[in-house]
Amino acid sequence: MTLEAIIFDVDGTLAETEEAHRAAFNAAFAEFGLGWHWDQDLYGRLLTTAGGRARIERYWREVDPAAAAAASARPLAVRLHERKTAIFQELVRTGGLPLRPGVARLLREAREAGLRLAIATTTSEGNVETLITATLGAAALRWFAAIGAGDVVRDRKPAPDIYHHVLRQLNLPAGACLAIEDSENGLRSARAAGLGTVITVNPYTRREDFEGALAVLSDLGEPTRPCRTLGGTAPAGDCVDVAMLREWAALNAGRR
Ligand code: XBP
Ligand code: MG
Repeated sequence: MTLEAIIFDVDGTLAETEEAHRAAFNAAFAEFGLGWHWDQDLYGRLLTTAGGRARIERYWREVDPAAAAAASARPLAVRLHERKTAIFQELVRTGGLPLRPGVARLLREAREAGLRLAIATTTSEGNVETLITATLGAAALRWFAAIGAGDVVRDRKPAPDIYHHVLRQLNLPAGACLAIEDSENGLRSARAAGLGTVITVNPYTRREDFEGALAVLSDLGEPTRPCRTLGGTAPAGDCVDVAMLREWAALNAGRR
């Protein structure tokens, strides 16, 4: 089956957003006078729960199970997460958060090659739009044939729901697509939907288990700034290009 579309995760894959997410959580906690603070070690542990509101609720259960079980906990978590989202979007608009190496180039090359682009993420559609607008301009939103985000599905990653949703939107079988992810949760989600998956690790995910990935890379690389291969099948050149995506898709078809 020929490769027809690439489905990108957002957080940690398009850009290193997690430190901005963490800062936004902490700012919201301070505004609400909660006395909570998530340092990098704690946040790394909490990241195994995808989705910001679920992450807040998990932490709350860990530090104060009785309060977390109260009827008022859910609406407070919702308001806290809404405020965190507003702060995050302000940070993205003003903070100059760059796309990861090779992302803008690969998006451009894939479009030129006639591949369709899509997004499958746990974060909200508003966050996706803000990030893409800030990094590539508002017109780039139209580059994506499908944007699957946040609460549009019942079960978050590592469940396959968001990838199933995006495949339905694209009207393509999994074998005609590849996923690009940064985390074990993302890999499990994409693989459970039948997608061949390439991983670009980041500081929060680099020690996770990426068994089953077609390749595990430092990043997508640039011709002038090669990527490093940490596992799986290395790209033929210095960076990930459309020819290599097609090779990985063929490899994936062979092992399905
Ligand atoms: C995305 C996430 C997070 C964000 C949460 O997971 O869960 O990275 O911290 O964003 P993935 P929200 O990259 O696997 O899709 O607070 O907007 O949920
Ligand atoms: Mg991610």
